[in-house]
Amino acid sequence: MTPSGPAWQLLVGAAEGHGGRNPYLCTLEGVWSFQQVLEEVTCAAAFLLAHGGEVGERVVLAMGDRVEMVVAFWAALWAGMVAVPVAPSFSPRELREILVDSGARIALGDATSAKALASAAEGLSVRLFFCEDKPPWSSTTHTASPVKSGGSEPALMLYTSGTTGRMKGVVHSHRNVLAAAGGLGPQVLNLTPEDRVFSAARMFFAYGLGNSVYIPVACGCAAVVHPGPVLPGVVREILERFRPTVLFAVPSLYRALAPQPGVPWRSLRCAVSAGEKLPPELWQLLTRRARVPVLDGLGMTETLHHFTSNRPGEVAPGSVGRPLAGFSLKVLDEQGQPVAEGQVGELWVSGPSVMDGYFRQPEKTAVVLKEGWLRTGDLVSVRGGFVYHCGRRDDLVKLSGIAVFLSEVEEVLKKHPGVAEAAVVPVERGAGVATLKAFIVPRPGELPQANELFRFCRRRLAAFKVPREFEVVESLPYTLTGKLRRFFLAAPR
Ligand code: 3SK
Repeated sequence: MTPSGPAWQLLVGAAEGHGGRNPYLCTLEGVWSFQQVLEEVTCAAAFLLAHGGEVGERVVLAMGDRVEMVVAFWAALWAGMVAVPVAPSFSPRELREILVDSGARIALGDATSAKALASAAEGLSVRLFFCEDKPPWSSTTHTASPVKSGGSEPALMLYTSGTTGRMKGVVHSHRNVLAAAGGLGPQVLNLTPEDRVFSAARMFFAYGLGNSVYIPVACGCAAVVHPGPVLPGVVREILERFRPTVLFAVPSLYRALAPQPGVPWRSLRCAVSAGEKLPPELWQLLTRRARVPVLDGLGMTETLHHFTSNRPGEVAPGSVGRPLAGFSLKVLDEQGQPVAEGQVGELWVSGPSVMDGYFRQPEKTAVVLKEGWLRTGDLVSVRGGFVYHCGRRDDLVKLSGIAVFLSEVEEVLKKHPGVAEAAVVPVERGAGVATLKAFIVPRPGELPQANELFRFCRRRLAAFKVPREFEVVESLPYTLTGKLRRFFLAAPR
C-alpha cells in the first residue's frame, strides 16, 4: 500500500519509537538524537512562520551538509512549506534563477553561500537568514504545531539542469518522500538502528538527501553529517573516525579511492554506488578492496531516489539491479513499441516516488510524464530481470548510420594509463560527415599523444568508433552531481 500523510510523521515516529535516545546526526562536534532534532525542528518551523512563511510556499535552503540543513528541511515540511535544497556553491546567477523561478520569499544560507545568495537576492523581495555560529532560530522560544497533509501536497522541490541546460524545479509530494524513504534503505540495505551511514553525495542532490536525511529517519539509523566538499582524503578520515556501516558515493569517488592503499573499509557492510555508470572493472576492484557487497543502482531527481538496485547476495556486475517494490519498468523502441529481452531501448518507469511534474512548466512535464509513466532518457537492456544501463539517449550518436554509445568510447579511453578523464563528442567534418573527437584530462605527469591514444582505441574498438581528434584539456564540464555535460564540449568553440 502506498504510504500517505505528511512526511514529517517519519521524524515524529523516530523520536517516539526510539525513546528519543537513538543517535540521528553524528558530527565532529557531537551527536543529535531524533528527539533533539524534532525539538529543534518545531522552533525552526515557528521561526519560518513568524517571518512570513506560508503554507505551500517555497523556502530555499542553500547550505552545506550540516545539522541546520537537516533541521531546516524538516522545519519547512512541518510548517507546510516546500523545501528547496540547493548547492551552496551555486553562483549568484544560478541562485537568482532559482529564487526567481521558485518565487521563494525566504532563503536560508550559510558561510559558503552567503555572498552569492546576497548578490542573487539583490532587488528581489526575499528575506535571507544565515546559519553561522548559531542558527537564526536559536532565540525562538515558541514552537509550531505541524501542518497536516493528506500526502499529495508538495513537500520538496529540487532543481535539475540535467546534462543539457536550463534549470527545472522537480516537485515531489509528501507521499513521494514517504515512498522513497521506504525504498532502498529498508528494502535493499535493511538499515536498522545498529547502522550508521555516510553519504559522500551531498544533501542538495536527491541521492544525498535521501541517504542522509529521510532514509535514516525511516530506518532509525544514524547519519554522519560533515560539511564541505567530500574529497577522497575526507572520506578516509570519516571511515576511520565514525566507522560507518554503509557508504553512499558516486563512481568517480570510488574510482579515486579504490586503488589507494590502506583505506579503512573495515567498518562497512555495504557500499552503494549511483549517479553515473559503475564500470564492471571498478565494481570488481572495489569489491576486492572493500570486501563488501558493492551495490549499483539507478535513480534520478524525477524519481527522488533509487528505483532499481542490486541487492546483497544478488548482484549482477555491470547491471543497476532489479526494480524496487512498487516500480514498473518498460523498455521501448523509437516507435514506442516494447523491445525484446536483451535489446536496447529507452527506459520508462512508473512508481510511488515519480515526480508530480516540473514547477510551472506543464509543456516540459508533458514531454516526460505520460499517463503515470516517466520517460527517463536512459537507454537500457533487461536480461534475466536485471537492468543494464547502456547510456543516455543523448549519448547515442549515429556514425555512418551505425549507432555508437559515446560512453563506451570514453570507458575505453579511461583505461589508458595516461588518461584520468575523457569525454567524447561527435563533430561535423564537412559534407555532413560526423566523426568523434575526444577531450582528455591526463593523469598528473602524463601527456598521452594523439597517435598513441588512437592506436589504444583501435585495438579495443571497431574502426568507426575510434575518435579522429584528441584534445588535452585541464578539466571537463560536470554538473554539481558529477554528470558529464557533453553539450558544453559539443557546442562550437
Ligand atoms: O540522479 C541520480 O543519479 C540519482 C541516483 C540515485 C538516487 C537519486 C538520484 C537523483
